[in-house]
Amino acid sequence: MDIIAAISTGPALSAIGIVRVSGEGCFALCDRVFHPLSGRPFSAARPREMVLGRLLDREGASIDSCLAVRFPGPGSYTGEDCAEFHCHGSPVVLGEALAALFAAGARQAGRGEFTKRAFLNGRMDLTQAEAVIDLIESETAQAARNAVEQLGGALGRKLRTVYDALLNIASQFYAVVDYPDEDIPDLGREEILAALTRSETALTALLATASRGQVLRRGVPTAILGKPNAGKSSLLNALVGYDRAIVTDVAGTTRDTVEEKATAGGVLLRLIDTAGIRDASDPVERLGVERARLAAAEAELALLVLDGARPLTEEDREVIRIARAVPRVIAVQNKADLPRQWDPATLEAELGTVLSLSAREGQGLEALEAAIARLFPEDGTPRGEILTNARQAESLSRALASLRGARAALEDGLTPDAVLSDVERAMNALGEVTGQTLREDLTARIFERFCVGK
Ligand SMILES: Nc1nc2c(ncn2[C@@H]2O[C@H](COP(=O)(O)OP(=O)(O)OP(=O)(O)O)[C@@H](O)[C@H]2O)c(=O)[nH]1
Ligand SMILES: [Mg+2]
Repeated sequence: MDIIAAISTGPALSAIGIVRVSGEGCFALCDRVFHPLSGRPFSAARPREMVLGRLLDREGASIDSCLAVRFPGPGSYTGEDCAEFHCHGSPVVLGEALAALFAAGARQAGRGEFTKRAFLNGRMDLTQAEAVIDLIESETAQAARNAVEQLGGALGRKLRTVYDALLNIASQFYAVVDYPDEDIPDLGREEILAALTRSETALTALLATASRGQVLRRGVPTAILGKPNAGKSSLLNALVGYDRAIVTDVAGTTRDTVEEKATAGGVLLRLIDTAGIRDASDPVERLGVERARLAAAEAELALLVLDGARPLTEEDREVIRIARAVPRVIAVQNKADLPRQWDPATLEAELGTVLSLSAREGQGLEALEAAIARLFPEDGTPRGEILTNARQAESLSRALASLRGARAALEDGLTPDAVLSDVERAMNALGEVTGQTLREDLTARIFERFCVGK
């Protein structure tokens, strides 16, 4: 494979920025652009040790004084000879360093190409490669911990156990398919049934984590609901930590829905601020109220905001009714900094604990965060075994359906080749997740998700 290079750190100004190179023959290429202060060529430097030197452009002028390190293959990230230049983190310096490497014969790496090479060279399976991007993109500590365990191979190991059991069954069946006069019972029909059932159980358990995985990855769709002026936009702003939505004392300020992510109680929320729900005469506001109802219909969590400084009204009753149709509801009595006009206990039979807070003053937010954390607890699934990836979940569902088909075929006494073809379909679907039977087009799509330089 040819030599690739890319800037691996972000585009912002920083103390250090890293340029990465990979490919057979890359050390000789690096010798042309990097001169160690020791006078000893970089290609002869000790592996995995930092070397101080000068990075030179094609005319031999200094670009930077930097550290370089080489990682000889096959024990490197990509499995090939690799090197990194730890430069001063100026985008200009990094751009020039990259240009010097190109001039010496490297080419720009594509998205995820380093990790793709690691996968193709057998340094990691596909679950690990995808964990790399999940780790980089993770937005909560929980998501990061799950990804790092997958990077360690937790998910891959689990799936390979299932794959191996199926391979075992398939190989027993090939014999029968080749010699059709033999009977399936000779193979240990009960044993095969048990292995199929065990595999089904393992996949079912994994797939059951997928909805939790979506919470980890995309956030809980959370509608902030309430009548006009209750303080919904103020609550959104308090949770995201800046003035995301317009707040005024005019009832009906928010018209369109406003969406923003925030973590609360360690849970990633996809917050949707909505127009205050009431019978609006203004046509624009009326459309906004429609959207609020739609957001409620699609939400997993409702943050129901009730104005504590005004008596409850018919409008509040309507909003309570809408919020209660959402799978989970947390009710808050807002404006706790003002004298309270109603007793939250009167709503507790309907709504559970009504939290008292002041969105404007930021009081009582810890209790809200704690309530959110209680609603979405870590469910004890070992880290690394939560499916966060929709593509993986889709492949595993197909594997499970085929396994069920194989078991039904066996139980109904169908011919061995009917059972075998279902088992093979299941293996193929599993292989799409581990990378054992991966199609070209799928590989391309997976690594497209990556950033350049990883
Ligand atoms: N005293 C007090 N005022 C608040 C509090 N939260 C919001 N307000 C005020 O209530 C008014 C309405 O706040 P918003 O956050 O715009 O209310 P909203 O529910 O988004 O209103 P609409 O968008 O019109 O539906 C503003 O004047 C806020 O400053 C609070 O905790 N205490
Ligand atoms: Mg608002």
